[in-house]
Amino acid sequence: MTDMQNAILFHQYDISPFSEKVRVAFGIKGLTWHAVDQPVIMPKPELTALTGGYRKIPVMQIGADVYCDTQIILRELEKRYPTPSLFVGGDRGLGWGMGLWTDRVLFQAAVAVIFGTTDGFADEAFMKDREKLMGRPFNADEMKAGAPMLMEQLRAQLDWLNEQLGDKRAFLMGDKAGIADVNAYYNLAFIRWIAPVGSAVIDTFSNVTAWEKNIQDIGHGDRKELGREEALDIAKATTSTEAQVADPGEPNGLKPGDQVHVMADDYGRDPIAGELVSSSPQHVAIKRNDPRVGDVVVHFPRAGFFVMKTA
Ligand SMILES: N[C@@H](CCC(=O)N[C@@H](CS)C(=O)NCC(=O)O)C(=O)O
Repeated sequence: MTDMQNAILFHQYDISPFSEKVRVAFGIKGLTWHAVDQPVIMPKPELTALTGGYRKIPVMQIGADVYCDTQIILRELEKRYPTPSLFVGGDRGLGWGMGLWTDRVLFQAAVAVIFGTTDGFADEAFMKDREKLMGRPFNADEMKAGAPMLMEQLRAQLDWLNEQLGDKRAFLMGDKAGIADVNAYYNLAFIRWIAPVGSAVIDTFSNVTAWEKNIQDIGHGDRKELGREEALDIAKATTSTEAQVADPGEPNGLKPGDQVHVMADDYGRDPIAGELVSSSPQHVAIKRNDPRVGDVVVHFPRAGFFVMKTA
């Protein structure tokens, strides 16, 4: 167990595009990690024992620290494994901001093109699950009707990437891969996995197809496999390394010891309850207890999440 207390346990599934974002970051940093495969739809009892109800994929666990959302996962990887850095030149701030474009606007275009042009990908159980997640009906006909508009949106955004790569650079920010690449690339991988119509749109951009190949050559680092129950045993046997830190600029006066709820501002908004341990402009950590895993500290980003004092 001691050798596993600092191991990267990555709760994921292979066809998860957001997981692909982090897998490429593992590759850039040359990390060894353990894939803990989770179901594609609810229930996910082992995952929610760790997170307190957050159900999205991926989640990274290191001992009794649990990182929800790719933004905080990348931040933690950069903190623990600073070299090679994901920040390859002048993008330390804007690299993060770009994530909200790629994870929302570009991702929504990719999803719409995939579901609007590809039949037979989603079965009944998957559609019902995603309806619950999104809080709106999964309407295949509507998606088909909207596909031409979203194809146009997708093409426009791919064209930005193509222009950025116009001087034949290997990666978006130059000759090294970094946060811009991981943020953008997984959307294209998602389309390639499922949607021939979307793939054909990507194929019209020759700089982009060369860049996809460069990213694929990086690989995913050193992947090992671990069972879900074993991951829970590791959480139970370890203690969080997160220190209590006050956040003097906290806009709503929240402080360590406060009971709070954290929730995503987009979809999968299940509120997660816990006691605030530390916070900053980019991070909030809350402590919670579950009989299966004991005390764990769950970490979220601030951009894209709300933190509210529990009434
Ligand atoms: N903002 C989240 C988005 C994560 C996300 O939407 N993940 C998808 C899978 S790639 C998901 O959780 N879908 C529902 C599910 O798998 O239950 C992040 O950056 O991690």
